[in-house]
Order: sequence, then C-alpha cells, then structure tokens
Amino acid sequence: MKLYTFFRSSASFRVRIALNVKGIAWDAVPVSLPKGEHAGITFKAINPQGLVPTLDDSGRLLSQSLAIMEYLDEAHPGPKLLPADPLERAYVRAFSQLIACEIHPLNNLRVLKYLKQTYQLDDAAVNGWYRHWIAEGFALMEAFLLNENKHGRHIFRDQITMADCCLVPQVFNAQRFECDLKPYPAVMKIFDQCMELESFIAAQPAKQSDAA
Ligand SMILES: N[C@@H](CCC(=O)N[C@@H](CS)C(=O)NCC(=O)O)C(=O)O
Repeated sequence: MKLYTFFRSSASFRVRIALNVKGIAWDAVPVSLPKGEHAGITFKAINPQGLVPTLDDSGRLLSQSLAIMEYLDEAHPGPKLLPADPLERAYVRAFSQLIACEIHPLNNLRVLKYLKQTYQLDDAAVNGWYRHWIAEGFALMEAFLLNENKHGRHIFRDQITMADCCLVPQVFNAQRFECDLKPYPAVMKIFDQCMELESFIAAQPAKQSDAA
C-alpha cells in the first residue's frame, strides 16, 4: 500500500496512525505542500482535489482521510477502528467529524494563505485566527467527551478508534501554533495515553522520511 503524504499534514497523519493500528504495511510517497507539489499536474493526475492524503491500495486510489479510514476498516483485517454498535459508531463518527469538519478546514493551509494574500493579514493576525478556532473546537471536544461520558483510555472506552486517529494530529497542530491546551484536560489525557503507543509514535511528523 502506498500513501501520498506530507509529514506535517494532519489529515495524512490520521491515516498513518490508522494504517499502523490496523497493522498494514505501507510506503510513504512524500508530497511537499510548501513546494506546491500537491497542486502540480503530476499529483493532480493522482488526486484531482490536490489534497493529501491519498491512498493507493493495489492501484485503487482513495481520497479524504475519513473515507480512507472507514475503507481500511471495512476492507482489511486487524483491530477495528469503529465499534460494532450503530449508536457507538455514530458517536465515534461525530467526534471524528467535529475535528475533520468543524476545526481542520478553518485552519487549513489554503485558508491561511487566502487570509494573508487577500486580506493582507500579518502572521500575528493569522495566528490569532488559528488559535481562535482551536480554542472553540477544543472546548466543543472537551464538552462532548464529558457530556457523552463514553471515554476511557481512548475517546471510545479503551478502544482505539478513528476518533483517536483524528484527535492526536489536531493536538500536534495546536501545539505547533502554541495554543493553550490546559483548559481541555480530558482531551489531553487521551492524547497523552495515545502517545504512549507505538502506532501513534511512529506516525508522528518527526518520524517521517520527509520531515525537515
Ligand atoms: N478533508 C480532507 C482534508 C485534506 C487536506 O486538506 N489536506 C491538507 C493537508 S492536512 C492539504 O492537502 N492541503 C493543501 C492545501 O490546503 O492547499 C481529508 O480529510 O483528507
């Protein structure tokens, strides 16, 4: 299996964790976002969306990290990334989408670039935007966890799920932008517990072949 990935891409990081948790062997094909490789014709022939990650499973190309993780879970053996019960699956999907739909798109590279280029925002203003949406999103996650009360070592009891695969990269991003994460102790406890596991450690940006 080949994964088109960029070391700092959190959506790629989600899939790297999922592949490791499932015990699937994979090779990285680095796509540099700073060099604009994702927007070039070579990569757009692979994924016309021009986004990483993209998974190549024996010639079948898949895009969108949540769809990729659900595909891996359905088509490949290994530990399950979603619970069996429909209500519990909905809980895991809701938490995953809270990150992938409510937080990540607002702070994506092309959004930050647009703010800088179109509205001439300086780095301080862009960082303020970034931290605002992190604070709102993390508060929603913390409240969701406490309200549902389904968490244990992981977001769903003691089972690693797609939601943990989404959470850890989002925390890495928040830490890179020096966001204050002290107000979210339940979220951070799960993050710390995930980062004790080799499948998460090996997927982190600094361990990737294309890390600067
Ligand atoms: N919803 C997509 C998001 C993919 C995405 O936005 N990837 C980022 C890196 S984390 C990217 O390729 N950004 C390029 C850009 O913004 O121009 C997914 O979950 O796979």
